[in-house]
Amino acid sequence: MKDKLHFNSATIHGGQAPDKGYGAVMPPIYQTSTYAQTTPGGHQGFEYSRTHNPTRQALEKSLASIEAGNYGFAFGSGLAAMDAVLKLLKPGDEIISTDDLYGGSYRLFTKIFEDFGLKFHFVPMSNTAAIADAITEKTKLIWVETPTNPMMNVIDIKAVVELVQDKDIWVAVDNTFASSYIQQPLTMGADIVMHSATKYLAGHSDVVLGALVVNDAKLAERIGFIQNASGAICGPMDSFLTLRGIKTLHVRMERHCKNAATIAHFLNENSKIDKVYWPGFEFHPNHEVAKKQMYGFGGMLSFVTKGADYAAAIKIVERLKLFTLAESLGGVESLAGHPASMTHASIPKELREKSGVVDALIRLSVGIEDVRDLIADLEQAIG
Ligand code: P1T
Repeated sequence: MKDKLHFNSATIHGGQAPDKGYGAVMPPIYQTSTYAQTTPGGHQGFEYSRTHNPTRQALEKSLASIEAGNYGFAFGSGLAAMDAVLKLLKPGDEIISTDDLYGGSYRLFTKIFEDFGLKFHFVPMSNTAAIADAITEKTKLIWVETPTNPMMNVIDIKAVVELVQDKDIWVAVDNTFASSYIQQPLTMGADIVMHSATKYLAGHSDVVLGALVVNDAKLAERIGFIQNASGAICGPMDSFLTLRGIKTLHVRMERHCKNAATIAHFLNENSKIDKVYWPGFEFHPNHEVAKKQMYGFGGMLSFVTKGADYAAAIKIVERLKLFTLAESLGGVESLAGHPASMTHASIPKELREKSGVVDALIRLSVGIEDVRDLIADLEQAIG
C-alpha cells in the first residue's frame, strides 16, 4: 500500500489503519508505560513503552511513509534524533558538516561529541569540491542540512551521494527546513533523513519531537537499538500531535511556500532592504539545485536591511506585531527571529559571520495567515 500512495495521501493514510481495539480512525493516545503479560514474554507485541508504544509506532510508520523510506524512528526532540545518529560512530571517526547550520546542531557536535573523540570538519557544502577535499580515510558521516538555517544555502544532495558512492560513508540529511513535502532525501540516495518534527511536520508550535528515517535494514536495527538503549523517545501525546500535524502537511506547505514567495519578492523590491536570502530567486547562487531537488522553495527566508546593525535589527523584530518574535519555525503562525542573539548564539561570532549570520540578519518563518496582513506588518516594522 505504502509504495502506491501519492504524497498527499501518504500524509493522511501512510502506515496507518483504523485501530484494532475499537476501530478508532485516529491512532489512540496509548498513555501507558507498560503492558500486561499473561506469562513472561506473553504479550501482544508491546512490553514497555521505551521500546515500543502503539501511538509512537503509528507515527514512526507515518514518518517512513512520507519520506519514502522503510523504517521510521521518533525521538524526544530533533537534537535527540541527531544524538542517536552520532552514537553510530566511534572515537576517531570524522564527520563533515555544512558550516552554516542550526546553532544547536553545532553545539551538539562541538560541545558534546568532540569530547567523545569525534572530529568535525565544517565546510561550505554548496561547493561540492569543498566536501571532496575534507574527506579522509576516517570520514564516516556527511551531515547535510539543506536548505541551511538561516542562510538558505541549498546543498546538492545527489552530488554529495555521488561523492561517497564507493566509500563506507553515510550521508545524513537534516530535512527540517524543507519538510518531506518539498524534499525526500532518501529518494536521492541519502542513507538517513532527520527532522526536527517540532517544525513543519507537527506544524502547530505545540510539540517538540525528532525523527529519523532510513531504508537499510541493518542501519535501522542499529538505530532502533540506540533508540531503546539510550531512551530518548517521545511520549504518546506528542506522537499523536505530530501524527495529526502530518495529516495536513501538504496543504500547509503549499500556503507556506506561496506566502514566503510573495514576501520574498516584496522584500526584494523594498528600497530599505539590502539582501534577501530565499532559494526561489533566480539570482540565488543555488537556485538551479533548488529547482532540481525541491518541490517548492519552502516557507523560510532571511533578510538584512540597508545599513542595519545589531540594534537596528532588534528594533525591527520588536516592532513586528503579527510575526511573533520567537525561536522555532514551521508552525501555522508567522515567526521572526534574530539568529545572532537567538538560534545561532552558540556559534562563535567570527565563525557565524563567515557564513553570513551577521548581527543585522533577520529570519522569518512565514506562516499561513493572509499574506496581506503579513506584508502590512513587515511594512510598519521596517519603516
Ligand atoms: O529543537 P529540536 O526539535 O531539538 O530540533 C533541533 C533542530 C535541528 N535542525 C534544524 C535545522 C533546526 O532548525 C532545529 C531547531 N531549530 C530551531 C529551534 C530554530 O529556531 O532554528
